[in-house]
Amino acid sequence: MTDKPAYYITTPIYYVNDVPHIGHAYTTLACDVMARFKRLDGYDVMFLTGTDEHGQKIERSAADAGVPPLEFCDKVSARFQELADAMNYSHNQFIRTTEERHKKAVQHLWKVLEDKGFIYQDNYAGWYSVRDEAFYAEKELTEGEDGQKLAPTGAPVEWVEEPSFFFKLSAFEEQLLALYDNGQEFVMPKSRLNEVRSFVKGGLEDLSISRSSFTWGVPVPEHEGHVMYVWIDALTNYLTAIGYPDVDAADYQAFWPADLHMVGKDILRFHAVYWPAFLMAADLPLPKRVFAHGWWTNEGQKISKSLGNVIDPFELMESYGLDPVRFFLLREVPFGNDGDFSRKAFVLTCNANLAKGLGNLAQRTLSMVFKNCEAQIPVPSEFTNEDKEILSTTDNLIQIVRAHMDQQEFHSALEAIFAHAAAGDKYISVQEPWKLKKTDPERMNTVLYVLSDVIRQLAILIQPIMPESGAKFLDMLKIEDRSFAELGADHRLAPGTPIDKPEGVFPQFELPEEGAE
Ligand code: ME8
Repeated sequence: MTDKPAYYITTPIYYVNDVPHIGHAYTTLACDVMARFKRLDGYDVMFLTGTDEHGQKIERSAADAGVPPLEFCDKVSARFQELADAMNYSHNQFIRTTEERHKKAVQHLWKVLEDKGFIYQDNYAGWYSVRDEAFYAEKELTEGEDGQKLAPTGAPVEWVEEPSFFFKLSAFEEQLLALYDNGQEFVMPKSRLNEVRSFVKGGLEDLSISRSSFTWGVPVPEHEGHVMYVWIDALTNYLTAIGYPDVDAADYQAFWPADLHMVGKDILRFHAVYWPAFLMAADLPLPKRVFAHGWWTNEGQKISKSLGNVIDPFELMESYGLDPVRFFLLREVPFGNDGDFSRKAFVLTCNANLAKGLGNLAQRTLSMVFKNCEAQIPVPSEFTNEDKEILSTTDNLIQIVRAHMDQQEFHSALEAIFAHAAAGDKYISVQEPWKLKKTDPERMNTVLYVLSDVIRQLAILIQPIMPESGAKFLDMLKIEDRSFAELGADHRLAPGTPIDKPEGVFPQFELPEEGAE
């Protein structure tokens, strides 16, 4: 047990029908940055990710690959775990819905819903999209060129008729609307909340929650021939991971309700309508927030396997290194908005902020400390007003960054940090410490001391987004205590501390040739 406040954050669990691409990497990255931030800020964090392995889509993909479903899942799930390692995610658990503990949790939840009278048996006759694993009403569909009926997502739908169990979703309209309007920002960003509200206001039909025309799923307890609809199965992973159905489990006690379910805008309806309704029906506390982020396109085009323009995160990391990739994805686009990936933008943003920004500031400062101050943090004399000003804005930066992070405004948090590196650059240009060596070495020492402490604090602050780079700066400065408790005036660098010979942390990238992808 710990007396730290708890923070529970989850990613969607990804379908194993396809190998991971930049979109999957993006969502988990956002959660990783949030999780690392909270840990450094004194929280006990549970960060969950994993893979969604049941349902018709996976069954068909496995059949197409000519392998049994579980073998297929093992292989693709392993690829998602490799991505997690390569991206340096700090998740506490990687869950798979084919695990026994998960089957137990979903079956238990089903029984609770059934015992409370929220499940009844009927027949489903309607449209289903295997690609989206979603049911659609006739009124939502459009027709493609070849007469193929299409879901609003563009996915083909097929007619399904089968015996099915239904969940009384229609009973939760009022409670859901009250949840959206309780002022607690259950759905973020705000524009998405309006979208969900109008969907619910349009009227909710009961939801088919079992399938009986295939077998790859969690069996419905006591009703042979039915497997659970993959979404009731998948959503429950957030409970399984912390010990449900054992509500006395230490993790369940500490971490439920979740603080943040991070999702892409494509799956908001499942998380902001179906999931809270299931939980209300089961009398379980509701998660505090669902954040639906935007969609990446590639050089203006939708990312899709058929267009052959899937951005491979492994290849990107190979070309540019891990931390620039982590930085770019969250710096470039206001979180919540759609964004377009382009290599040109990647190179320009990384060069301006990293190589020429913070990297250059640190390299110039620490090289001077190394050469002119016998490789030791110099002893400062009295601070001028300019010194005091930059030190105090540095000391207070965490408050600005924290306020942005609490609203998942990653781009603004990064903008604040890197604008401060630019302020450091301005300070160095005005103070010109390189000219002071002969004329006023005491003043040079003070200026370099101030700058070194600015770099120390910036390095602490960038750790959630660029853990390796933050660590490199802090290693050079021989700083061991790296949490946010070390920020501020009470923990300034100790004069006389030896530093390592500074090494460049951020490389400068070449612009891609015109016309190159
Ligand atoms: O929906 N841009 O899994 P999934 C941004 N198994 N994000 C993207 C993206 C893009 N182009 N492409 C994918 C499922 N994503 C279910 C979830 S949760 C209980 C079950 C991200 O493999 C984004 O987070 O289709 C999106 O919501 C998710 O991947 C969909 O992953």
